[in-house]
Amino acid sequence: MARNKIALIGSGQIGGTLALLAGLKELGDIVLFDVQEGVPQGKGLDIAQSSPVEGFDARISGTQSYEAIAGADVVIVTAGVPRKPGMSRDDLLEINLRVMEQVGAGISKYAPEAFVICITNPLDAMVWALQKFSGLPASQVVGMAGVLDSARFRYFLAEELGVSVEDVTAFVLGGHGDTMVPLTRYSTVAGIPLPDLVKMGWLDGKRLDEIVQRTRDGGAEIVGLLKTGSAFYAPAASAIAMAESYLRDKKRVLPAAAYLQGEYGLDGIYVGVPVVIGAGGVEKVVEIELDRAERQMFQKSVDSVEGLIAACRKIQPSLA
Ligand code: A3D
Repeated sequence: MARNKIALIGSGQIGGTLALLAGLKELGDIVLFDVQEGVPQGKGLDIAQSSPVEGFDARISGTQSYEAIAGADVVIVTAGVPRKPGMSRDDLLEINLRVMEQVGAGISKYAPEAFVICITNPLDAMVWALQKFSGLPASQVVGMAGVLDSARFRYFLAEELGVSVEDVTAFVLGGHGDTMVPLTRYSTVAGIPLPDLVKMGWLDGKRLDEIVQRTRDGGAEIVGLLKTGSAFYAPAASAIAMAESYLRDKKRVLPAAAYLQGEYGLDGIYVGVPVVIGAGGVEKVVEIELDRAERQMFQKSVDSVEGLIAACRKIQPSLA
């Protein structure tokens, strides 16, 4: 059986980490693309030289030409600029929208069958624009944010309770931004919902509120520490989990920015919801019931995503 092919558009901090993880997990051959000459070639060669040590077989190459992504099974997009301290994700909108236009054209021409995972911020608006620019079916284009946001929530909870991260599940809904909605009653430790843990006295209610807030600010906390860029290890690991679910048809239920067509009473926007990812791409949007408070928080998040989409349309009126 021929190896799968994974194209990484953007070979910066996340792109390089994606290539290493895809190699270590033997997901397939890897093409790194970037506008910066030498960077994808250098990173590709460096990672290829780790393969004899780590014992994985993959062809890893770097390129400035979209032709090289031809026939990719998965395309992961990180092209653009990341945040610097003091910048919000939304400050990146105009410059990254132009980048999505180029990337969308490249994917449309050379890899129209691929499953496309967008990571570029502001995420929900960029994945929406990328789907439009590429013209690929919406079930083939998805945004990575929820896996990362819920991983942060899971990590903070496991640390607080002194339990394995493996036994903590968490759900985060809504846009990737300060309005994201960590859903405590759908988040569990070994199946026990967080509100029950509070009732049992295992988890302090005030600490839970603090953890929810720290999750919302998770990206900014790392930007503040790094000073020169934003998080990249956990974002890369999260996108690889999504790619793996697609390539191996695992049908994992993961939170992701998906195109809604009536679900949650919304139409024509991308926002973070639970989805099933398998060989068919986004095979199902899971519609969970929200109580009043959750629905209000979700709506606030949706409003902010709709604002970003409106800003994209203003910059690029062809994005109907
Ligand atoms: P960085 O290390 O700067 O890499 C971006 C790469 O894109 C650079 O190597 C650029 O040369 C390249 N690039 C710029 N323009 C183009 C173009 N037109 N075509 C191809 N490549 C281009 O950033 P990073 O890897 O740290 O982050 C990448 C993106 O992910 C940023 O927009 C971040 O804000 C975003 N991000 C999203 C999350 C989410 O959870 C959604 C988390 C962390 C970062």
